[in-house]
Amino acid sequence: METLQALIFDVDGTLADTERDGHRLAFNAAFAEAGLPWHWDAALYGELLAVTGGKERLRFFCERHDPDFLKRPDADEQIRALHAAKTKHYLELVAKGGIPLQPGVARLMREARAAGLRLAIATTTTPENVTSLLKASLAPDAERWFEVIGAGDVVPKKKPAPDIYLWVLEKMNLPATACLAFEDSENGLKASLAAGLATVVTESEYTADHDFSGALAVLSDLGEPDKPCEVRRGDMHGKTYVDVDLLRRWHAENISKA
Ligand code: XBP
Ligand code: MG
Repeated sequence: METLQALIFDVDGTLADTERDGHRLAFNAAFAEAGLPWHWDAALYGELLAVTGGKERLRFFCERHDPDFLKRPDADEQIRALHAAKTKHYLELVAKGGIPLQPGVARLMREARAAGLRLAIATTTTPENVTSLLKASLAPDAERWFEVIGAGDVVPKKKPAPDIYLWVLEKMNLPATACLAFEDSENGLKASLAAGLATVVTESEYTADHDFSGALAVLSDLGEPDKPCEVRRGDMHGKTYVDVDLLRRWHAENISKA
């Protein structure tokens, strides 16, 4: 039987709640700096999250709220420049240690490494955003914990397309059946499932009402020994938080079902 060999993590919402008080604030800072009258409040940002990828999200916003902006001959360049400015602001925010990891993330990653599991990242966000979050919020050397970091424009089609997961699997030279994915959103789950990956979902601030059909388990977070996770769906086998042993059980159960 195929054994569990690797864990593949999404970043935004899964490792940390980066959207409302991270990416959103960075977008707004870039708009102000560029002298644009745009401001994304928390509710509007929730709607814009329907589209993954910052440049794609900017375009989606313009289509709905400022279509004239897209008629400028240099609209593509403007969007690229705004996004670059946004990334700069986001990196500053993250470097200040401004975004803590979700409960259980650091513990599970340490445990997985000790157990010999391979780790990878599959995300739509910009690569520097990932490495700076890992460094500031996980450990100074955490980038090296991950064998492959699939991020941003490395594939042309972002989640919900499976491409970023397929790219990571190819780089790791592993079949999807040897891995588990970790996601927080419907678009992310669609992507991982379409790549053939059994997926554990932990909710994030914008995703509690998403459709998580097909997930192995749906939890508030991964939990800690002194902070049980809330279980929306799935069998914790008597445990109050997610550990490597539970992941192995879920993986084996899923393989035998297939
Ligand atoms: C994350 C995203 C990203 C971030 C912003 O989705 O959609 O676009 O919101 O990052 P997921 P960039 O968690 O499903 O990967 O501005 O760097 O794109
Ligand atoms: Mg996510």
